[in-house]
Amino acid sequence: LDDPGLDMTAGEEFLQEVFQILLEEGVRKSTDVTQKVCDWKEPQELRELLDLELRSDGEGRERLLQRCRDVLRLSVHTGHPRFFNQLFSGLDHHALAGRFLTETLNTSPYTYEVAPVLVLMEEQVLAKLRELVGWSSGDGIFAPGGSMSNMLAMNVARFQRFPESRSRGNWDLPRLALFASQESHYSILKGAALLGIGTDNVHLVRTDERGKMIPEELEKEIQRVKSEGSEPLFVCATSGTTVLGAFDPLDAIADICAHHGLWLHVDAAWGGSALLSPKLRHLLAGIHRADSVTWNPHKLLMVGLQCSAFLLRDSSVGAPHPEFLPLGCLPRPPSLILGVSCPSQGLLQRCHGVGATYLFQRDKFYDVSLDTGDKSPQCGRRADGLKLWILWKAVGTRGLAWRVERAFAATRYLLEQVKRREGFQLVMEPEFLNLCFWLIPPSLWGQDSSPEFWDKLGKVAPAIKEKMIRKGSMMVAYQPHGSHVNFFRQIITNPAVTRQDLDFFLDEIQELGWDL
Ligand code: ABU
Repeated sequence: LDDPGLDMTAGEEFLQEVFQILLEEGVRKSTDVTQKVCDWKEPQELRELLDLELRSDGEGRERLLQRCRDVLRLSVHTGHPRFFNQLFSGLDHHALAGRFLTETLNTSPYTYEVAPVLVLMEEQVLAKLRELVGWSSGDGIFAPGGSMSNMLAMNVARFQRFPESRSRGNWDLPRLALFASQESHYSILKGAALLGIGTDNVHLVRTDERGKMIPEELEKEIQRVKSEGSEPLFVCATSGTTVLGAFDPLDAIADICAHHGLWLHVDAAWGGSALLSPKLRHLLAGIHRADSVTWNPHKLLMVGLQCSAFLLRDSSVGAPHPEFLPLGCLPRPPSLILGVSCPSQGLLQRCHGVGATYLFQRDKFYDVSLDTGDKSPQCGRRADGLKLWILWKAVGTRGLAWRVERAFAATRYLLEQVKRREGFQLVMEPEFLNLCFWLIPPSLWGQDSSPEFWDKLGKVAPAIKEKMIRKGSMMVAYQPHGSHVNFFRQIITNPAVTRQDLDFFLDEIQELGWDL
């Protein structure tokens, strides 16, 4: 114990080498268009290559450095200009620097005491996102992904209407009813299960042919479930659905919510970044009327996984929950017991806060309203605001808007090409960045619309996808959707993508699928 149990010099030397590998393999090669997007291996082959077993003795430096290279080499290169598989892609160097900083700091932004810089950055970034939504006040917290942000919305909505549910649970609540469109994210169903509301109580509202919630159908559903004795609570509108990229009509939905006194949450995980563009923010007209919003900058803004903001319009203050009594707080603010003041709290804190005495002491020497961690159901939490803050500093609001508009322009270019090319058929005109289409190989021409045609067409996208992954040339998502058989959903978020990449994308689909 007289000497440190870590060899700092060797550790630093190791890191220097890892940084070189990161730059070479993780940044340069993985974004180089001449390299493969992925190096497909069957799972058993990959297990053996990675030599996964954990043994009694450690390994030497060279072996470990090789392992680091292997991790990068054998993983999918999501920063590659031909990775179009998810709603996130690309590699932003400033945001990556933010991720390095966050990892190096290794702290949780639950208290100002252990994360002063990160707490203030989170506060700033959340305020900026709220401003873009159209709110001059409110609250928010970063959550581990859009699903969790949506679930926070559901929980806060229930707490706001039934504050006693926090301690008493659901057992004496009316049968609650939640509403979301048929195209909404699956996290609404998961959240209903997780919160004990029940998936049977999620009412999926019909959408139009473009995937937008039909407000009249929402009204009808609300009336129907009321007549059956349920209590409508929460409506989730979607700004940018996962597959079609549809934007629900927020103003009309907000009118209905206002009329029935329902919580309006907007899941703008995907489409929220359109708010940055003066040309595109009309897609979310009415979002300022929401009670809460989910917005994932890790998608379109290329911040890096994960960065999901849960934003709240409410700025009311109220008494802390009685669970704060151990802190000397009475349920009537502000109280002063044993010289410890317990100020009123915002809705988010009242809903989730428990005031663990080992973290959120009220007698600290600084402004404890900066100990924001108790607003979250999490304890340890990643500091996801820093990477967005540093990216925003690097390119400014205008630079972020430019990225969104460039992605939109790239999608329009691809759309025109799809329309021009023989054998390609659009599923529908895209409203946003989700370009959905089929490749119809010549073998299926002239057989349109027979059940056999659709059956065969549904097998084309998976076959092409398998070929592209085995070859490593690119990655793009496909899925069946509603009554449609499998089709490609192409997403461009990466500003490194050029016209040549887009031409290649269509050439490659054609090349891989023409003979099917
Ligand atoms: N939150 C849904 C994202 C899935 C996708 O990237 O397609």
